[in-house]
Amino acid sequence: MNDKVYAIPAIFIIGWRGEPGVRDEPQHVYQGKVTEALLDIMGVEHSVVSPATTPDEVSVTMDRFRKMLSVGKQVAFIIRKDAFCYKRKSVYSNDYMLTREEAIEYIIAISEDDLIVSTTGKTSRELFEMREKSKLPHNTDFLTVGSMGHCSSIALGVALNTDETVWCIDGDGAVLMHLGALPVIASAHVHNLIHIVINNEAHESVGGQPTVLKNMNISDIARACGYPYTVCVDESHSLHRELRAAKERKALTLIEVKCKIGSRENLGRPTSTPGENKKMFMEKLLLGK
Ligand SMILES: Cc1ncc(C[n+]2csc(CCOP(=O)(O)OP(=O)(O)O)c2C)c(N)n1
Repeated sequence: MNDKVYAIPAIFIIGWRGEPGVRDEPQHVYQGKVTEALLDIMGVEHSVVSPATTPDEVSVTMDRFRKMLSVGKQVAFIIRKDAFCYKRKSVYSNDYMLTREEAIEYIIAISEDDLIVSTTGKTSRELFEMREKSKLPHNTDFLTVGSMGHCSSIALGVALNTDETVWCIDGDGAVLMHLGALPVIASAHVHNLIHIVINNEAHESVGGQPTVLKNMNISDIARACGYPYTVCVDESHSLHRELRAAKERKALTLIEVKCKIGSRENLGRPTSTPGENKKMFMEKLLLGK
């Protein structure tokens, strides 16, 4: 990130999540507080764009930025909430029938009170709401907040520290973000981890933008990485059958579940903090069944 190596000029457009004074999710708060300071430390000139910023003001900033770009430096625009607007609504879809929420319902029916590590985004929100609805405790579930792509590594860490079965509910975008986790998990030779990847071919939680997994199967990739058993399902009967078999198998398993894109409009958010969730989950893990 400087002009000393390749000196490639670049303009960063940074959405200011966690801006001080603006309510945001916990994983963004600290990053938001230090965004400007981080850029200062890295020697990246920056300018804040607000809803009130005019095109003329951006032009003036660009004139200043051009001098830095011309010598191979990088610059950044930090974009405040609502500074950009987009009136058209993009709608993404695929041909699968099963919803992510239904898939999660099947998983929790079979996992019973086993430990679950779920990925960031709406998967964890849906899991939390399902536990609330059925008045079940939340201490079996570690809801990964932020850290997209890391829930399978967290689940591996949990599986290495218990004899109980650990379920990981992952997303296709998240798996792609840290694909290197797959061979690491396979080479750990755990027998108590069931890795489920909800593949809706999209980053559904943040608007449904497609991932590149339309013409590839994660189950094939995992198999090539050394997972002893992998399968891809796209409807409820085979999902149910595979979940039951996985519970009995006592071997590392990956089940890819092809799902449609979408979620409930009124989906809530966890009412406990990530810190409380971690504490409850660790107590449950240490206690065993
Ligand atoms: C490192 C990181 N980048 C981006 C995000 C924002 N984010 C949260 S959920 C999500 C999409 C996840 O997509 P996928 O894993 O396919 O799950 P889906 O939302 O489709 O269920 C993104 C980009 C994040 N939490 N962490």
